[in-house]
Amino acid sequence: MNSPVKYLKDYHAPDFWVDEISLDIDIHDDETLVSSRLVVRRRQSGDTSPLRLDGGELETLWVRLDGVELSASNYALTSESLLLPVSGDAAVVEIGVRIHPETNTSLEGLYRSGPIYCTQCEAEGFRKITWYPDRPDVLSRFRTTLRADQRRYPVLLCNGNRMAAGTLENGRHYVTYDDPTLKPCYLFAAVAGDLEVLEDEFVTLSGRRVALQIYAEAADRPKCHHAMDSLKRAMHWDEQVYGREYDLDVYMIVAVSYFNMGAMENKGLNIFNTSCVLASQGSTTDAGFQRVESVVAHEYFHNWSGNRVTCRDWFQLCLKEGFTVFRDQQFSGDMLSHAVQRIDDLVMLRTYQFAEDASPLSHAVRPESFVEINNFYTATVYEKGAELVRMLALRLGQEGFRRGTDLYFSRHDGQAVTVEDFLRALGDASGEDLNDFLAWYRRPGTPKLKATTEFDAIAGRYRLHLQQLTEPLPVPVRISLLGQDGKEIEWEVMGAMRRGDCVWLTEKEATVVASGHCVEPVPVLLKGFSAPVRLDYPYAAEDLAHIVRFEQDGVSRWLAMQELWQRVIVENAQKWRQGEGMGLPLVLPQTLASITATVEADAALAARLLTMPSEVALAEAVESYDPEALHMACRFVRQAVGKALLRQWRALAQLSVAENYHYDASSIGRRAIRHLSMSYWSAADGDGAALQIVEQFYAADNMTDRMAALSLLVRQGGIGAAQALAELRGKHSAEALVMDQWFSIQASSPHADAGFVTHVLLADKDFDWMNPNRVRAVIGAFSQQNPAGFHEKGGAGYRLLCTAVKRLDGTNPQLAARLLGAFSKAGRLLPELRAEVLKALNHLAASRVKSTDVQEMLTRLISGLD
Ligand code: HT7
Ligand code: ZN
Repeated sequence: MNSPVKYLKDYHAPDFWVDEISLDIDIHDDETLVSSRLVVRRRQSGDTSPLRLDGGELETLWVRLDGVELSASNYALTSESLLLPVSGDAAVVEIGVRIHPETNTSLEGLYRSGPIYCTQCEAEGFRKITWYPDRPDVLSRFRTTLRADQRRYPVLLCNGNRMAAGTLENGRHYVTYDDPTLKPCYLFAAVAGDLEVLEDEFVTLSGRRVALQIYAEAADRPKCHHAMDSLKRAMHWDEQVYGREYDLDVYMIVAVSYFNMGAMENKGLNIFNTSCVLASQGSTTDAGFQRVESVVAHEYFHNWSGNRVTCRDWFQLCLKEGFTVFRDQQFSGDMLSHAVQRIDDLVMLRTYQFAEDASPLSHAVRPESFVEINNFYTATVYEKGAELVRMLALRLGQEGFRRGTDLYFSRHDGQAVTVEDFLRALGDASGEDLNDFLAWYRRPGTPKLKATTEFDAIAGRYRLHLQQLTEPLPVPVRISLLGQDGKEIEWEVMGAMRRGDCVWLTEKEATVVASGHCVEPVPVLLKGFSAPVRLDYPYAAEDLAHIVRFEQDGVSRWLAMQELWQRVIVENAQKWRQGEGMGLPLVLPQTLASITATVEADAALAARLLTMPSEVALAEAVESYDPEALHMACRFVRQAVGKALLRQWRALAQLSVAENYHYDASSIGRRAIRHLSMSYWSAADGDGAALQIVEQFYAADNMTDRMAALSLLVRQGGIGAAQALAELRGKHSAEALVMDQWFSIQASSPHADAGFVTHVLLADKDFDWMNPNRVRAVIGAFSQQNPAGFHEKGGAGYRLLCTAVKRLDGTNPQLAARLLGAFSKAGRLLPELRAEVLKALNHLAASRVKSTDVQEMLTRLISGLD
């Protein structure tokens, strides 16, 4: 059965509003009974259309309309819809259904995560709990009673305020919650389990006390402190930076092990993947701590950008996600380092979003159509969506942007709105028309810019032409021109508006001019990566080195460094393909040496500048993608850089870090430098570095040092790796999140081929197909972070991925479909590899996959490759 395509242009407001819903969720081991009572009201008085409710996998037990039980002939029921013949303008509908959370492996609706019952309703999971208009523009007041066995499920949680609680017969109990805020059903949440709670309090700017509660299984409670601190920081930050206060008396977070994404912003009751809540020195790396902080903040920020002001329909998903990602990026920058945060965000954008945009999976930030909305929680909606808000903030300036967001929140509080409403509110607050930005939201693909220069040394005249190679959009190009002495040179622009250092291109072309200089300046273009575009400018390697040396903006230095690395590696990959000897141009080690001298000033930034781009990121820099050639070139360059600066790496591998583990910008940066230096040292002189790596692994008092050493040992292979892996497993076998790292470090090692993954990792007693974190740790890491193994000649890696997708299609379609994203670069692969991908995908398609999620992804991927 082909699922229908849904179009934005077909949007119609709902025929009925639901003013109130009362739910009774009665949990038993082998079934859950859900009774609902909906108070509905026609949107247009006198209209006669029936009430349409959505459902999925529900066993309908009874239907009552205004107190009268209906027989099946009185309504139209399919597996996905229930049409009720409401005659007047208002009605009360009561429905009873039976559901089976105990066998629900899709992790949508109500399901079991180990011993905990929990819900996941975004995007369309509520329909798996009961019949309801499952669309974000229907806002209702929810009152919910949860019933369950008291001993095994002593904690019963739901959104809102606890109104009543008590015991029932047979050792059962109940709790009733009332949520005073009107909300769409995708924000509904319920939890039942044996949980412990970490409690704290936040006093808002206006003096209200908010109880903060983080629930987790008993053994995990001590690992919730970092999440709690992060939450308080996020609440404070949103008050200071956006003027947003929290509105309810309680804010709850629940950590569960089986979860399809990072976390979910349900009103007042966030449900989190354990990987985004739990953190401890002994089991979590610095990157893990950072992820907890940013995801806790992200979900908290949704309380305004998403919950109080929500989306009219799912085509507007970027409205809440792009804006909220932008907010969490700003927050994380304020917490640690703006430059480093921006660099990390750009790695994501340029590695994954640019790849998606150049693939058959490309779609607009606000797509015009979809089959399965779950397939659109993408890097484009999230990361490119955030870039669009970043450009809007740049256009309006700090104060104008704040005026705009204030107006957006106040004008649309309690409403379900569109991207147009967002742009209108932002613009109205400053008297600006931002309508031209809609094109950014509507157009798929990464825009291309070309820059060319002319320099007349005698006249001292310099001209920089900027050209949009794709259909013109409003593109902010932040610029500086660096003189020979590294000082900034004055410039003017013709054919575009200038604000500060930013040229706002709106037409096809513009020209920047500078005069009075006898040496050609070096242009720093797209400073801070001011627009999500691909820029073509033929920098000489020496110009890039000049930027790294003199530019003030750390992000622009990193962009220049990336280009330099890329150039050296890609040239060597070509040489390797042609059987020529590889080499290292002097400019690279010289530039790196100058950076090593800046470590004391900013270790975290220096670490980013000194880090080679990943093989996955490099794939974006080539037209024709040969993973083996890139892998060989990376190996060569890593070793050559290791040798060229061996003295510095040895010294930096001993860089002092505060005795006791501490999570702060300086310590994180210094650890990063140590580990990076160890990796270059080890690439150049494996035996020389071995002792320090082994010592660090066994003596480390924190997981950052331990994992860094382990990944180097695993990269070297042999008995040292096997012993270290056994040691880690012995110590942490009961900690699922550490075991996830144990699996993923092996799956992403270049030693891991499809045979190893299948026969060792997937066959391991601790591998669990039902746990998305574990599946991602093996299948995700292998297919997305191990290009050498995944693109093995003959297509074994592709077949492995497709077999995994087939297996998951029946149990967890959302996860299955997301894994197929690993094929986004397939169109640019060497012809023989591309043919293997197509074969594997066609084979999967022929196996009659069941889910619309996987079907849609297959259709898009195959049609793009055929
Ligand atoms: N708004 C959430 C998106 C989401 C999700 C979360 C968990 C499991 C399934 C999900 N489907 C969609 C996450 C966020 O962006 O905050
Ligand atoms: Zn979000």
